[in-house]
Amino acid sequence: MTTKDAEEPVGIDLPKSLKATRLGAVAHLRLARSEKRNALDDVTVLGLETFFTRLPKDVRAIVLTGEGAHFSAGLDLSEVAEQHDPLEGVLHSRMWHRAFEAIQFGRAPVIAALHGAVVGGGLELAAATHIRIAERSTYYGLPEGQRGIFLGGGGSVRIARLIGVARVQDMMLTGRTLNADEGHLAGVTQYLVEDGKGLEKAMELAAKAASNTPTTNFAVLHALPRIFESDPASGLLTESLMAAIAEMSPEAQQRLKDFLEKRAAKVVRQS
Ligand code: 1HE
Repeated sequence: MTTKDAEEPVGIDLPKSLKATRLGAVAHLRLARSEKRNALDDVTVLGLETFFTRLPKDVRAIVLTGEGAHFSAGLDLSEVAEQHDPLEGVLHSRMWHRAFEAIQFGRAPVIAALHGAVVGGGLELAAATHIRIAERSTYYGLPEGQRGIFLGGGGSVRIARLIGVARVQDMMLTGRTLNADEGHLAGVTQYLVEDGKGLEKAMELAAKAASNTPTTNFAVLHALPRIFESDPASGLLTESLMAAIAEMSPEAQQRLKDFLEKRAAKVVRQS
């Protein structure tokens, strides 16, 4: 980031595998365990839950990145290698679900800038965010199949919805990896950028998302995915309810007035 001097702490106690700073309304959370390729141990997963449930109200968007050569190597395999109790296994997976729910259905949009390996639980983590940007070096894998385990961080639901069950089955059954282009075409990412440009793009998008009204962002994060999953009649009703709440907010009223009185930007073609 170019404006490093203006970065401030976020004020949440985090494990040393996570680092957080903020620049105005945008927080930047880094996976900071590069010596283990940002493998996600229990402490880190619990730290993610803490971060996303305790965000200050004035943080309006979050950028998520990984330090070092890779975004994340997924589950810390050293912590499950000695696990023999099925119930503990279920509870472990539920802990991941809780943490990633806090990301997907939190108070602010999350933009992930990906690079290097985005594998297993690392891909599950990325899938819980709202906008994903891949640098060219990015590649995706689900080595659970090769390790004799299964998805446990919500990937069966979120990754399958992003790229389809057939691709997930191929990746898990054969160990196939997708490169940045293939992942982009498959629907993992909304943006593809050159190496080293992910953070800049993420900050640019985060600033835009942070400038929306909180009610609109709430609707996009919480209502839209639920509407998409519901039966059409219930979905349409929920849409109407959400639309009415959004329209009536004082911020929306002001923005609509600004447009009608020629003070707001028009929609312009960007590319
Ligand atoms: C790890 C992990 C890990 C690295 N758990 N320690 N994930 C995987 O099966 C991916 C396993 N990792 C890899 O394939 C490679 O490490 C990478 C391709 C990601 C990176 O390779 P490289 O050459 O840069 O690093 P490295 O030498 O393999 O690893 C550096 C260190 O990180 C090394 O430890 P060291 O003590 O020998 O230095 C590795 O052991 C350690 N390391 N990845 C533990 N994953 C909720 S369910 C989710 C299920 C899953 O996520 S399954 C997929 C698990």
